[in-house]
Amino acid sequence: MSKKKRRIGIHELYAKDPLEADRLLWGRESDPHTRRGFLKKSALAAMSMVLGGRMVFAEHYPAGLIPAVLAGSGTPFQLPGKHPDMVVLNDRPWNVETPAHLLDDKVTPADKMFVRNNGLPPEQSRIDPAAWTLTIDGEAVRSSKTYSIADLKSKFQTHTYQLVIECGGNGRKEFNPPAKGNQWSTGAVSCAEWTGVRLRDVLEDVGLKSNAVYIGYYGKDIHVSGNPDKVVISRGVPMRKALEDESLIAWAMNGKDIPHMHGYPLRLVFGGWPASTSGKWLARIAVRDQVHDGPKMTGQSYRVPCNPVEPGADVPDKDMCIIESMPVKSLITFPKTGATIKLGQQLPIRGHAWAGDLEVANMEVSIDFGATWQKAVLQPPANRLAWQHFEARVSFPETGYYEVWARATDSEGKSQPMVLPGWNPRGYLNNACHRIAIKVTA
Ligand SMILES: Nc1nc2c(c(=O)[nH]1)N[C@H]1C(S)=C(S)[C@@H](COP(=O)(O)O)O[C@H]1N2
Ligand SMILES: [Mo]
Repeated sequence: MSKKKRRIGIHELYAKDPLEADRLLWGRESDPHTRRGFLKKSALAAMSMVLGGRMVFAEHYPAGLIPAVLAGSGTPFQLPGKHPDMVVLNDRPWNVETPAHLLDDKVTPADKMFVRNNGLPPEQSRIDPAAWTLTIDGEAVRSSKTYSIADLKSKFQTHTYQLVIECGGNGRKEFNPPAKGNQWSTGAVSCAEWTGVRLRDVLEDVGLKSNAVYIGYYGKDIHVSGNPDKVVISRGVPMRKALEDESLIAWAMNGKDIPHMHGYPLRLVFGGWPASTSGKWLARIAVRDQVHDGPKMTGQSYRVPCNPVEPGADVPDKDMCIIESMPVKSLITFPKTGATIKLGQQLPIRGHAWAGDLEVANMEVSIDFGATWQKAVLQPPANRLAWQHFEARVSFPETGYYEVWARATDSEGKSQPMVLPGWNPRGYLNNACHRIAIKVTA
């Protein structure tokens, strides 16, 4: 067996080839007759993690049997610290999404925040926030500077903002032909309250040269190959975004230390842009004299065709453009899809809407598949780049099956499409209307 195969997550391993997964984890191939095997030491920790505890009596577990919890019954996977109903798409690296109804909070709590890791987080026990440093260097700084977290806290003013971070691939699942990558449904989005210092204040303290074009981050996570020299992901933003008021180097989320999975002890947060720009476990920022060219910044990563293409098209790299501000979008977070109400009752609907760098100007809901729309009550954002809450009450004319659709329009007059927007090779930017099923009974 190649070493490579062992490096994929248990989730993926079981999905691809359950028997092989079993063999790798349990080492059964040596003695199929006595059906005696044991969980390989190397796999024990990973297995306990996904099962949510150590498998007691593992020595009696039959060969070739997929643990029930992984075989589609019960709650298949759980990531410690997360709500049990979070949906795990992958466990190596961890990719976990939030069902729409779990995003009902105005400010997303840590246990309901999606996780998107490209690599393996630095080991929590090895992170010492007192020893953690952030270095700012690159072609476009006068001279590089290094700050401790205490330096950042004492030298610069602290700011707190609610910021929407949404993965560029949120909604990828719907694209056809399908796009490779995590098959996100609607749940790779959050709006938490972030506290830190302005990236701008720090960059000014370092001293920028006039040739500054882009910043690129480097984090302390580890490549899935285990190779310490391989950079997992290094993306960034142009100076105009880097220098905005809300662009933060953050050390706190919702008033507490940033959770380990979300970048403890330090991360960048750029609200409204693909969340891949918000570098976690932040250790270094390079100020570049060109568009940053770190891993996942070039080629087809986080890029869409500069001009629309037909579904399935092979688009050359030179015709792909970097995603910047995310498109207008909304999510119905109450009720949960599939809810039943009695005829004659009004159904309260609520959710959130966001629009990248812009504001949401209008919010509507429909119960007749978009034939007519009813205005929802839309709140202003808590601050720029926070999501906005909406509410509506809908009545149904007779018993039967309905869908409630929600549609947001941004401050430039652009609305969410009712069906899939432009196909693109990597399945980014799906901002189609969210819909929930409702049954009205007598
Ligand atoms: N260092 C580092 N930063 C990272 C990533 C990563 O894998 N490593 N993933 C990025 C991507 S693609 C996304 S969508 C967001 C996810 O942030 P979250 O896990 O805190 O929700 O982090 C971004 N920052
Ligand atoms: Mo992402």
